[in-house]
Amino acid sequence: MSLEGTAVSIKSMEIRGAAEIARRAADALRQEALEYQGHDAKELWARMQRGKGMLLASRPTAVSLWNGVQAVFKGASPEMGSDVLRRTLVSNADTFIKRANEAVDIIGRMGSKRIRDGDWVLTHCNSKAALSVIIQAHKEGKKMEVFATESRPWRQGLLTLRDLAFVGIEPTLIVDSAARWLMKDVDVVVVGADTICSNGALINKIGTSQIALAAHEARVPFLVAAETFKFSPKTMYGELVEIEERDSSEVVRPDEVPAGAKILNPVFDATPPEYIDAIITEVGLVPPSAAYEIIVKELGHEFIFERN
Ligand code: RI2
Repeated sequence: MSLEGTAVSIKSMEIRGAAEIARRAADALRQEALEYQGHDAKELWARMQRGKGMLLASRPTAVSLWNGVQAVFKGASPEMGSDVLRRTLVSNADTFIKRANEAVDIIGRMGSKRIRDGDWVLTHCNSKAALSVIIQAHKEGKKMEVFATESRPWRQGLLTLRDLAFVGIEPTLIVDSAARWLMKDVDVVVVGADTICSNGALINKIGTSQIALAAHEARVPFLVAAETFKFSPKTMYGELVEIEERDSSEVVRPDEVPAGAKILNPVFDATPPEYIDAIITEVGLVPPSAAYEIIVKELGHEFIFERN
């Protein structure tokens, strides 16, 4: 797929999931570098910057995309000559994609320790990191009742059902508004992340904060499965996370909307750190209060200051 095609598919959500959009963006930049036939480092650089801009403009909320794109450019500059520049970009992209894939497995192995035999587990949307935790617990022979929210309007819950059924778990779907009703019987909630802010707040699929609130009220542990590249260096400098709003036609057909009525379709929300028991990352299980440290240690100062 071309870089333009990747950007369009991320925007249309044909490619979706916070980690997947980052991996595919890194791969698109890798291809772009490999396809450049010339020997002009400045020309290659300009082409890569154009591609970077296009990918970053595709979806605004998940910092994984920004971190993935930044990772490809780490230590790269047009001054290094076209061959070294190309090699640096390709190797950075390869490293990012490999680490991103490994992280999901590590998170699964660590997070599964928080699930006990017989637990009722609730998840929201379709997070590969969160599902890695549940699937690993299943592989360890733990019997669970797993509930997936429908996750309107995109209904990613159906993808979750498919992913879980594929490995032999028999999941149950609930509508989003049934989450609090079910919570009295839930033992643990596991969700993914699009962005974790430097203060530990979680930005994830719309509805996550209501589930966290219900879990908090019912004293049910609320776990977040998140690779370190879901942590946002940008928030360290006070930037607020832009919450994507998508077209109203994703919620209702335009002919269903009476004249004078409006439809609002925010696709993410913010869960305050006090509702989060732990964040499961590939470098360990951390409290939300460790977010600042994760950003500095794992993403690094060089990374943080590469802002353009
Ligand atoms: P992984 C998704 O966003 C969901 O919000 C999900 O929780 C998050 O990405 C993380 O997914 P969307 O692309 O990276 O469906 O864990 O809007 O797969």
